[in-house]
Amino acid sequence: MSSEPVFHQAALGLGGNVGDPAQSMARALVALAERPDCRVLSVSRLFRTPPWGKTDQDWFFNACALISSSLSPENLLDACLSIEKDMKRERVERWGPRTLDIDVLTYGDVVQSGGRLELPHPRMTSRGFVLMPLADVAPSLVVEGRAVSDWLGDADLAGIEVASADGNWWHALAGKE
Ligand code: PH2
Ligand code: MG
Ligand code: MG
Repeated sequence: MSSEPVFHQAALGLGGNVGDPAQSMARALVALAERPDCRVLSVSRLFRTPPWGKTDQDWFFNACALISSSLSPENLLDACLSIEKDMKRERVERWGPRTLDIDVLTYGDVVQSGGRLELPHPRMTSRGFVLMPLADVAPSLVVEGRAVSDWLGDADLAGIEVASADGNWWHALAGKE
């Protein structure tokens, strides 16, 4: 007997500030969409965001995606890390420059800490560069007891710029050299 895999909804945060980050993010989304165990449900607009945490580096591009996946949270993380690696990400310093970062922000209602993947992402509710794109795709998603749109109302959004008209930016970018 074969049973259909169960798909769970997850939110991903994508970012980068080295090379052509928007294109790396676009290629990452295509790579995810091409996997039989992942479906890309919706993608936010693209944003330009001032560097957070370590401020003496280039501005970032950021976006969020709502996906559904039959992978476990840890296997989804590994899929994201392997895509990061394909895009030649080198881990040098915490919060430092990177070609591509893909963070698993939420996975269904899973709350977990202590392992290699903390859920929900521990700093997501205080970061404008996460909340602004996430509010495009999941404004009513409840994280730590509040909707994303409520967290967004309290967030520092200074400097964040909208960099695409809609959530279709990745289709056109992914194929370009
Ligand atoms: N990611 C970081 C550290 N700082 N700043 C912005 N604007 N965007 C990011 O994606 C980002 C950051 C570590 O993951
Ligand atoms: Mg990150
Ligand atoms: Mg990361």
